[in-house]
Amino acid sequence: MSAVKMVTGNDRARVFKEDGFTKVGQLLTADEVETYRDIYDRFLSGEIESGDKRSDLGSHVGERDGGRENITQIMWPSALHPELREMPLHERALSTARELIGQDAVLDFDMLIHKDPHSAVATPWHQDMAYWVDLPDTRAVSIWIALDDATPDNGCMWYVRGSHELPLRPHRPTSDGKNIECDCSEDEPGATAVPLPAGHGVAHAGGTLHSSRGNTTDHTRRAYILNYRPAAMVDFERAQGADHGLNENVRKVRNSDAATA
Ligand SMILES: O=C(O)CCC(=O)C(=O)O
Repeated sequence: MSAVKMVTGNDRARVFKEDGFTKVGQLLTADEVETYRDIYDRFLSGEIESGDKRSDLGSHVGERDGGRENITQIMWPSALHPELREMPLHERALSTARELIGQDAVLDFDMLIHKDPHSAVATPWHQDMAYWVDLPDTRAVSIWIALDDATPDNGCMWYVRGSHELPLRPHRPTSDGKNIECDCSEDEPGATAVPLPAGHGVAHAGGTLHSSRGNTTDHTRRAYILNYRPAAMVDFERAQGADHGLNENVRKVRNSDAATA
């Protein structure tokens, strides 16, 4: 496993460009984390309804006792609960995204990915670009914010350093066809775990290989993820009907022979 680099504010854009991921420091205070956790738990309990925007990123492993997802994924929390857009994270993550990929960055979509205690299902290795339509300008950044301390044992993020510069790997649907995965592992050269304290974030590029282990601890692992790309590319995607499940909730896979079946 590679070591995580210590990154200061000035270095972030350089490290992001070179490695395809970088820690971005603290984005939420402890009090703000509490506020986000409250809202997050209202999503998980169903008090805030998410309908077809909620799915199981680990559904290929089968149903869990009690019916809860293996890995809960809720797309578009800020559309389902618009007050999130006025809260501090959206503005801070936007300014971080602009620092990393350019001043034309805007929010493309956001999501929640949650791992219950002892849910123990790894997020399949993938590159986000494999979910997206082809774009002439591939600048993109996902900012993954830990709402609980994230460790290897509860599912902190893992990235493969430099993988964003390599060709997109072939992806295939997971065994139940609901998500996608590619060949990769923690043994890949450059594979790096990124533990984070609650309130801190890590950013990755659209082509960066990533995964997280299952949560084998007694504690919940909540993450809020905001994705940015140039405004012109968001328009380009939307013109093709691609909106990451906002209106059209169909997962597409590109660069996968199996996906066209
Ligand atoms: O939180 C996770 O386990 C996976 C996150 C992810 O795939 C992403 O942010 O693109």
